[in-house]
Amino acid sequence: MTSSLPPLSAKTPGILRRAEAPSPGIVHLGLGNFHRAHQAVYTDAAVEAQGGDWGIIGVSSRSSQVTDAMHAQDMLYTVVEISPEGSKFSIPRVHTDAFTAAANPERVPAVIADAATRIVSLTVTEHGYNYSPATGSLNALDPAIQHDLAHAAAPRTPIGQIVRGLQQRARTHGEAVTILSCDNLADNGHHTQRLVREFAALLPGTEAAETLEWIAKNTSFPSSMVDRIVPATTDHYRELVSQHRGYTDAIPVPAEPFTMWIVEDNFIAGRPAWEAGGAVFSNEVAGYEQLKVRLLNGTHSLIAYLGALSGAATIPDSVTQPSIEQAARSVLRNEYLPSVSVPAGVDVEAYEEQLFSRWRNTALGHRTSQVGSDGSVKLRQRIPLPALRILDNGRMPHLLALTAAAYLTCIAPLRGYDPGVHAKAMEDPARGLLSGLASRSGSGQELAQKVLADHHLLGDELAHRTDFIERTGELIDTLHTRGPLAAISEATGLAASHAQSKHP
Ligand code: CS2
Repeated sequence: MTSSLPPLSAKTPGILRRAEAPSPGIVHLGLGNFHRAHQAVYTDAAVEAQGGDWGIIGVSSRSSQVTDAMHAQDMLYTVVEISPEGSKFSIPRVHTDAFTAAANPERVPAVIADAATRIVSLTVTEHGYNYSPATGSLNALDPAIQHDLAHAAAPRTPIGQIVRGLQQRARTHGEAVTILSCDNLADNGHHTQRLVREFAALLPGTEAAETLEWIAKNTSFPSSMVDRIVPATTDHYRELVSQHRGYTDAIPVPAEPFTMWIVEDNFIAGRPAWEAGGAVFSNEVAGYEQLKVRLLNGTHSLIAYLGALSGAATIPDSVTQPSIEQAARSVLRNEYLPSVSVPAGVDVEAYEEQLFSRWRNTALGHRTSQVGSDGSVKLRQRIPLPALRILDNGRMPHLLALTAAAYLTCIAPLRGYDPGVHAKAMEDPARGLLSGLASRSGSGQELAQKVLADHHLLGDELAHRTDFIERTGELIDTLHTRGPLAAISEATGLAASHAQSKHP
């Protein structure tokens, strides 16, 4: 009888450590589940330990589901930490306001420009940066970027919103501000800085040089590696909160117990004491990012696509299949790891075992369709550099080719092939383009050629590696004609025989 329970509010007895949220100091773009179970939790711990005006104004791009619920619940929501041993509940008390950019486009640059704002942070996903997967540069021809270049007051893209907000700061009080990317992009601080500068350089007349000069002097772009598996919310978690907490919460956030945040300590206008929540400030962020984006995210993609093609709804259902575990271990150890500068003190074997145990967390129900979504932008971050390194050493990264092949088989299957419900549930900005290419391809070879060589989906450099493209095409054909198990055995068998011939 949970419907008779009261909704979560600041008046719910005994739930809050602090009665008030701190005054705002952070504007966060991307008010999704990840931010609410990661940065918000660290900020809550920081404010609890050391105080500070580090309240967060959350901006979601379009959907008002979270912002409406946050307003109805006094800016509160429950983080549900899920493990096979049971659930733990907590309520961060850090958000001071929440709104959608789509309904309030002028408010986004205005809050970024507010003198109280000292950090602008982002979790807008790889897709939100409007960069070209082929070149890594700002997609200047994207209509949304063109719109933002033409409309100073009401930009729509995160990069446009940041630059327009910075211009307003420069024109008004001129106070410095930090831009903090918390997305799974290699070298995310520099990547964001590069896109911001590329946008500013396209502004008309003297605006470009003035804005670039102000940005150079008054902003910093620390890199950060973020890690916590945060599945989508379902009614199951809403029920769990009602049963255990005695209130209803429309927007609880499920999360695994593991959490990690490695941040470069480069904040031009101060920062919360996030170390109080366990964040690590380090000058080795690049190594941690490579470790995470390749070993965790890259392997995760392979598990998601092979799992979906073999009928697995969730990551644990996928990775507990012995052949998929074998493929995952092989890509992680032999194809991703060699390209990573492992930070001092990290025990890679322990890291690998921890990843497999996190992926096996059945209680989380992390869906293959969620991890498999947006592959066209995610895989660009994960596959090219490790693949090029192996190709340059005269070998073939069979499991990276299998990752690309399984992705295309899920999103853009050849005519007559049904990849199953989990693959069909994957969202991808390139789905339309890739399906069109698939419908005009008679074989995996043709499809791989069109996608990787003609459309540079995995970047300019891999577009010229015909051996890698052919290998991907062959594996697409095997996946279509003989299924994922046959493709795994072909790829892992060839990878093992290469390893043997190299080390007799
Ligand atoms: C996943 C990530 O969806 C994906 O691509 O690999 O969301 C992953 O769960 C997180 O990065 C873990 O920190």
